[in-house]
Formats: sequence, C-alpha cells, structure tokens
Amino acid sequence: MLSYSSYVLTAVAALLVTCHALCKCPGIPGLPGVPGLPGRDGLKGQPHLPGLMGPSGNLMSPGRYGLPWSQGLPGSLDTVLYNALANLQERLSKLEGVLALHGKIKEVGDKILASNGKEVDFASALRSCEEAGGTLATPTNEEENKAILAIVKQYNRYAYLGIKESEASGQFKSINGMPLNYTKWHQHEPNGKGAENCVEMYTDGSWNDKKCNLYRLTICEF
Ligand code: MAN
Ligand code: CA
Repeated sequence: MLSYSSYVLTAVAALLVTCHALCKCPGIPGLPGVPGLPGRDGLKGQPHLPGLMGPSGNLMSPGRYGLPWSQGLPGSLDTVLYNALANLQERLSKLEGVLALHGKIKEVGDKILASNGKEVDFASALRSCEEAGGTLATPTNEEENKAILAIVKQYNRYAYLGIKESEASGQFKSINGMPLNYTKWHQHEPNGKGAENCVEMYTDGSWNDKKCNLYRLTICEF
C-alpha cells in the first residue's frame, strides 16, 4: 500500500507537471514542503508549519501574494494549487483522525507510530518497518518514549527499539547513526557488556539491553 505522503507527492507532482505543460512557465522552484494551510490543525500536539499569514495577521489569499513554490505561475494556477493542497491536507488530517480513533496510529511531534502487532527478532522487525517506508521506533525524548510506551501497553508486549550497540565502541546508538541524546535505561542497565546488542522497552517504558534474536513487538515510526 502506498503511504499517504506518496499520494500527496504524486498528486502535487501531477499538478505541477500539468501546470508546467499548460503555461510554459520559466521553471518551478523545488517544493520546500507544504506550507501551513488554514483549517483543521491536525491532531493534538501536532505542530504545523507557520501558515500563510501576512504581516497583518490576515490569511494570505492564494493568487495575491503567490505561494513560495509557485513563483512565476499565474495567480489562477496559484489558487488551483493552493486549493488542491488545502484539500489534501484536510483529507489526510481526517484519515489520521480515523486511524488514531481506531488505535492504529499514535502521532507525536512529526512522527507517526504504528505496530503490526507482530513479535519477531530485531532484524525482521527493522525490515518490516523499512518495507513500509519507515524505521523502528526510536525515542528521542520523553514525549516520544511515552507514545511508544502506549503501544507497548496496548499489546502488553516488550518491543525492540531502533537502538543498537556499535561493534567498535560498545556504545549504544540510534540505528540512524545518531548518538543517543535521550535515554531511559532501567536501573542497572545496560549490563550486557557487549553480549546484548539490542534494546527492548519494558511495559513501564524503561529500556533494557537485550539479545537481538528474541521475539519482541514491532513498532515502527514514519
Ligand atoms: C535478564 C536479561 C538482561 C537483564 C537482566 C535484568 O538477565 O533480560 O538483559 O539485564 O535480566 O535482571
Ligand atoms: Ca540487559
């Protein structure tokens, strides 16, 4: 199944290609990301980008000021693109609401967390997350740790986190290579001394270094 972002990107790309073909405009600068649009603000705690507010605090109307990514396009197309993005954002926000209502996703900051409910070894868990376009959930602050914990509690199963011990230094690092600026080790952990290279989350949210070949809940972040 395609992810939402794939649909958004495909839709925006299709629009831009169409506009470009229609107006033979001098060139469309790259999309810097979707600007904040009016309307529903996403779920609780979901930050949104600045929004199209002019200096007076009024909504910047499409076609009047020009959207940052549509410079050189006539105002009418500006409006078309603006409306298309606003509709997509509204639609995505509704779908996120439905999925959250059904307990299928948790949103924390810009991350979406989800589990397939499966307990597998670390490599298989990571593979499933990557095949779905994400990675293993890796808490980088207390808020994210709590959101992952909510899923651990939902399934009442320990989960592997996206953290591994590096062969060379014996230090635990995020699987994206970043150092751990936030940790939630259980008392006396990590204690594996090189023999426990993965990390599990307990049902109280604390962490334990653990062997990688056990069966633990898969929780992904997107
Ligand atoms: C087991 C393993 C270890 C853990 C200790 C804690 O031996 O789960 O990873 O550190 O229990 O007592
Ligand atoms: Ca341990």
